[in-house]
Amino acid sequence: MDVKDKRVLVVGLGKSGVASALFLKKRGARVTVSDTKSPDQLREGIPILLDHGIAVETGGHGERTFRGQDLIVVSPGVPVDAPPLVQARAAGEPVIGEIELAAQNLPGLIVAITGSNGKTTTTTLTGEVLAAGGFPVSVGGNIGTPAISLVEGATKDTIVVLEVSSFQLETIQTFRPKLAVILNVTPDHLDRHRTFQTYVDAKARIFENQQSSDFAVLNEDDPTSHTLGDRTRAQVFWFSRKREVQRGACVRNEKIFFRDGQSQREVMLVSEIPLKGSHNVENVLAAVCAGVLMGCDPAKIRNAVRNFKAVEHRLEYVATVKGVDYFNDSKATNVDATILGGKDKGSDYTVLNDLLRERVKRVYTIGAAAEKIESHIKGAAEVVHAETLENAIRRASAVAQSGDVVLLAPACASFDQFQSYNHRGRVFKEVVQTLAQSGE
Ligand code: UMA
Repeated sequence: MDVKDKRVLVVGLGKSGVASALFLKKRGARVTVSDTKSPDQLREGIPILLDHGIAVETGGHGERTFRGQDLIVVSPGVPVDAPPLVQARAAGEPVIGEIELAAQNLPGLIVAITGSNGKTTTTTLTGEVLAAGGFPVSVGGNIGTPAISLVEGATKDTIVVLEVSSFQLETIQTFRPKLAVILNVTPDHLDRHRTFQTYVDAKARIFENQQSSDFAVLNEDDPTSHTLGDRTRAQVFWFSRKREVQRGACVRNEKIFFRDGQSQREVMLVSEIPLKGSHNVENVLAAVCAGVLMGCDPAKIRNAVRNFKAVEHRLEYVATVKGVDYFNDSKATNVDATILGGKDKGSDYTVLNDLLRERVKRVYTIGAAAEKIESHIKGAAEVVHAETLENAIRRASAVAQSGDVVLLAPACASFDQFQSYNHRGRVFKEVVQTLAQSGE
């Protein structure tokens, strides 16, 4: 849609909203931004918008603001059923998400990755694999750089690798990735999507506009991802850590292969993967599929994987203090990824119990969800109610023995005690570094 002289409303003044508003303004639209927060809470974004002649509404979404718009662009954090959006749709106003706006304006191909866990690592790794394969690449989306801000620097040759969330997929229309990956789907964001099925349906929309010349990549080992092959018109490829697949990437005799029917190519040894954990083998298998299908040479894929460094806050090694290893997995904001506390997202923590019984000596709970978690995991592990992250680390370090691992993997959103999971991860690392320095 040519937005020149059109009235466009951007809802939400976070990263996506600011980037969308500036983009639309540059294309000649008459832009208004509306946010429920007060000007005080939004300090950073407002001046830059006003400087560009963008109208800003704060402290709520006025009914009149939504009336008579030619287009409404919503940020991912805004629920699709928010009353002003429902009314706007009823009045025939088009409502799209920021990712859709980006898709309509990106000149080249999109590789899109979604999943409940591992999507940030896989997106970053896929970006590096494609770059090693010689393609001009830019990486963004839910990972932190809004997709719309990648439009400016992209040409028709640029492959844009996007991490996409279920929130973003709820408001697509024409978004069509050349290659789309669903890594896994386990319950998350049920506070917003209400049922697991609605969440799965939102994720599966990544395939909605694909055609037979496109590729869909699914996880053979994941009970839900595995069932989504019939949701796409694209050519389906699989990856599996446990079984051989006919089309896609799998492991045999500790080696990773890519197979396409009869032909088979060896890519690398599993032992060459520099990241810990079997879930990271899955992430690598997905990136191998993306790399081969987009046309990268297996030797270059292998190099990119071997040189890959863990992404900050995703099972990131921080330090070893008195023989105890500290890992920061602050990005683990849902239950499947594990251990524990913060702002609850309507999750069922009882699914952790088997794992806790097998692998965990003690759980330290923090934040607003502590009591709920304690009642769900009762009996599965010893629980210490620690309230704050710093207290949890100090109490864990006081009793941990050489060879133990202290892992921050909170299974909750961070917003009760921190600004973001980044902030929470940094605090974790700072406290651990202080321990390391003081030799406590
Ligand atoms: N707001 C309203 N009205 C509403 C709801 C929210 O005005 O009804 C306003 C809020 O007051 C706030 C603004 O919307 O000022 C925030 O918008 P947003 O929540 O969409 O946040 P952004 O800063 O635009 O960040 C979003 C993603 N956030 C969410 O999906 C919640 C970021 O993912 C993403 O990195 C960024 O776009 C760039 O694409 C974060 C995330 O937590 C990391 N994602 C979830 C996850 O990974 O599990 C999905």
